[in-house]
Amino acid sequence: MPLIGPAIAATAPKVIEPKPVSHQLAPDGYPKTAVWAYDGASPGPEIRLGQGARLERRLVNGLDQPTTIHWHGIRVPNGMDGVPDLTQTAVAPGESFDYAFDVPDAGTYWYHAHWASPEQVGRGLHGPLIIEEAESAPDIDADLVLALDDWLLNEAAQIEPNFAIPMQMSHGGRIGNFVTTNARHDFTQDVQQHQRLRLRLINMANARIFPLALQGLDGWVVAYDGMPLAQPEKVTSELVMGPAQRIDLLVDVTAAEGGEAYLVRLDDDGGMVQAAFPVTARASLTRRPDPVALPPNPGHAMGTLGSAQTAPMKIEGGAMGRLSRASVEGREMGFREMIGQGQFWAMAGQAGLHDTPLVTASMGETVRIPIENDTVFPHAMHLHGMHFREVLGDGAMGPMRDTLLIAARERREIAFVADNPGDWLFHCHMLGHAASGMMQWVRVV
Ligand SMILES: [Cu+2]
Repeated sequence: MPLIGPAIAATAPKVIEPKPVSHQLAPDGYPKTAVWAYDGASPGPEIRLGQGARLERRLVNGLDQPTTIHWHGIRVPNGMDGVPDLTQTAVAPGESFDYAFDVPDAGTYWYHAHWASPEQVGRGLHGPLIIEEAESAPDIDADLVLALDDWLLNEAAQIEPNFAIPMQMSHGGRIGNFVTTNARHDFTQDVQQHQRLRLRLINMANARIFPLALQGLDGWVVAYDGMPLAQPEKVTSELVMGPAQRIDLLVDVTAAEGGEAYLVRLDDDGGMVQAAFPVTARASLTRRPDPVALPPNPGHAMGTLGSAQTAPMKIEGGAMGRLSRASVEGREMGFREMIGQGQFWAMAGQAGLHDTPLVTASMGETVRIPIENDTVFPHAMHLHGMHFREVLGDGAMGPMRDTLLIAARERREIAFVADNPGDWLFHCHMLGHAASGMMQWVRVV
């Protein structure tokens, strides 16, 4: 048996390997689906760490094309952010790259491929990343990660292989015809009446927006995109999750023993079961008192808006849009020529990544980005490296987030403190939109 020196054994990080596998995704009776998965599973293995711990993974590329991993919502050093051409060179087939960084914030995050994202994420390269509170974790009976996703499958239960269909990219993006929770179409978890569950919802879909409701469950939102709310928010109406967004819920099971509780997806054709919770017993005679807030994450002070640098950004393009021309790879072109290049969208007059950032901010400076969505489609705008708050109409600030869902024709504004040095992507998380133009970046020096 070969000897491995203790120094090597102590420093060799755990491997995470994306590679093709077969998975029984469709119901029994259908063939297995060929997916791409981290360590043989999609969603990939749950990475769960304590707040402040160090995450170390050696990405070994088992695909036949380059790849990277982005740690969505984690305040990483820039070189660990996993964005090809901006923060690292993509990892070639058979090659490896070591990711290593501390995780400063507790909350619900996820990791996913960031090279050819529509295809790599769409084929299954994503997984949950859970950072547990260092202190004052909520009093719960179960902690459930629910990865919401959809898949575009053909009649043989195989993934539609064209990830660059203009009709999808120029509209709402690639919407699947097979919706899953944790890669199951019939996700079920036994619960007991009066139990309190923490549901960590993650929208891992390429483009689908999930409108959700609770049935037989009484719930509170305690965090958006990993970041705790100052006070739990009682769920009284539908919850809407854009691609890449997360919601942490505390829910009390109110349905009686022998009944069922549900996470319901409010589709156009009515309510569909997104996750079923059969109530198998009664845990206690009474419910717990209302929950308290999660402990805040450190170092997220909001700056002064009055002296902030403002970088307005207009989103244009798409089908039925008004975009006439934009800059593509540094060259001005008309919309018709853009379409020929597979580019349908522009942000601040540019399609795709450019040499110059949307804004250059000094460390500690507050930045405001008023966003005008001059298109007839919603977009889920994601800022890497830092969380932002929404500037609301009355001067109030919204919750801290890393991804903002902006409806068609809507104007919204975000503000953040530029406190993480480096070049950070700012893009639409409808992945086909990003691939067809919706990418900008922010420089912090
Ligand atoms: Cu978009």
